[in-house]
Amino acid sequence: MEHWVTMMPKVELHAHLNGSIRDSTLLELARVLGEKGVIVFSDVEHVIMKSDRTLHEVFKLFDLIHIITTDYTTVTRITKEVVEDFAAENVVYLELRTTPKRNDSIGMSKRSYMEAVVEGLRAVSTVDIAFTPHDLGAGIPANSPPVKDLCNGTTRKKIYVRLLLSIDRRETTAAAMETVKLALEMRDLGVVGIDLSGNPIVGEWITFLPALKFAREQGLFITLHCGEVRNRKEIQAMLEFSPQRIGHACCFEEEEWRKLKTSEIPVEICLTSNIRTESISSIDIHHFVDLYNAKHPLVLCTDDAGVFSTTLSGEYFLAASAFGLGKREMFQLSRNAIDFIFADDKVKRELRENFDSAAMKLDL
Ligand code: 6MZ
Repeated sequence: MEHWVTMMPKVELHAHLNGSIRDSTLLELARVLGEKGVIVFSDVEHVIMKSDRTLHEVFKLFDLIHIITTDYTTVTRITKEVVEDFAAENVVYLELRTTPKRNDSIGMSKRSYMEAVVEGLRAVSTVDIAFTPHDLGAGIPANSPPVKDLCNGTTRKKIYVRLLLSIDRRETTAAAMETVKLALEMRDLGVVGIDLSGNPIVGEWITFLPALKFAREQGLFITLHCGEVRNRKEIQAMLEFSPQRIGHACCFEEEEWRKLKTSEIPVEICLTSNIRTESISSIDIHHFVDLYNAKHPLVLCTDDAGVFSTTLSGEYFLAASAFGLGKREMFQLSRNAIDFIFADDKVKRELRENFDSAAMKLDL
């Protein structure tokens, strides 16, 4: 991969926590659970190691990942590592989404799960992090020049993180509502919105609608997984709902494309994920091209960097090579994403300043 893609500042808006775990961490955790007799390590090792998986197989893998990760120390650890990994490749703003989970066997509630996530944000140590609405990151004004690390003389990176709480399509209306209420209670800890995700062939739009409407009334931002599989009725209802962003948009038909373009709802595009899960049969027919040419608001994202063995830099590199886009166009695409983030204008202003000073350094 070319150096400039990694060096370029980037904005990640569609990353699922449990899909973004390092391979090495997942294998280590599975080995420990194997030793405790909770799982049979040799059975899961080959499932964890990557190869192409259909969308259906991906959700089976998530069930396994959740068995491996759903305890407090693990949730804290993976959150810390995921943020540090994104920051290491110059992601300067990250919206991390996760499904609050109950685990009765250890007394875990959706709230205490989320507290473990926030603990992970607090534990981030390789970079400066700003994750609450009042927080400018390790006491350092966000627009101050990067600080030299006193130990090794290198420049410390800085990342803004915001959280989205996901409603899983397997959940009931009441469970979805519980997640929205939790999001409202956790606003001061950097929760800014709600995502609807999970296996797209499970659940019905009408089940989640009351919770999503409530979330919107209360001023939370909303992003929906939309059109991962063919389902015209649902896609139309989702566009009608007018969320602030949608993810994927793979299986749209003419009429839905028209509606989407008129609506100007930004689309979170996850190229590797779409190809790996066979939602799109080949990269050269990916809807990125049509939307990009139509100047529709777009943002490149990883979806599940761990599960699909990718990085955000990798996604930018893939788009640049597959669609013949140059360094400047990719930088502009990355910078445009600031318009679609779920943070306030002050953060947007600071990010734009960061991008502009990076452009000078990268000679863009
Ligand atoms: C839909 C997805 C997804 O929430 O446990 N998730 N939902 N489509 C996708 N595309 C492949 N990738 C991930 O992270 C894992 C959960 O995110 C959702 C699924 O519900 C999965 O269980 P968290 O942190």
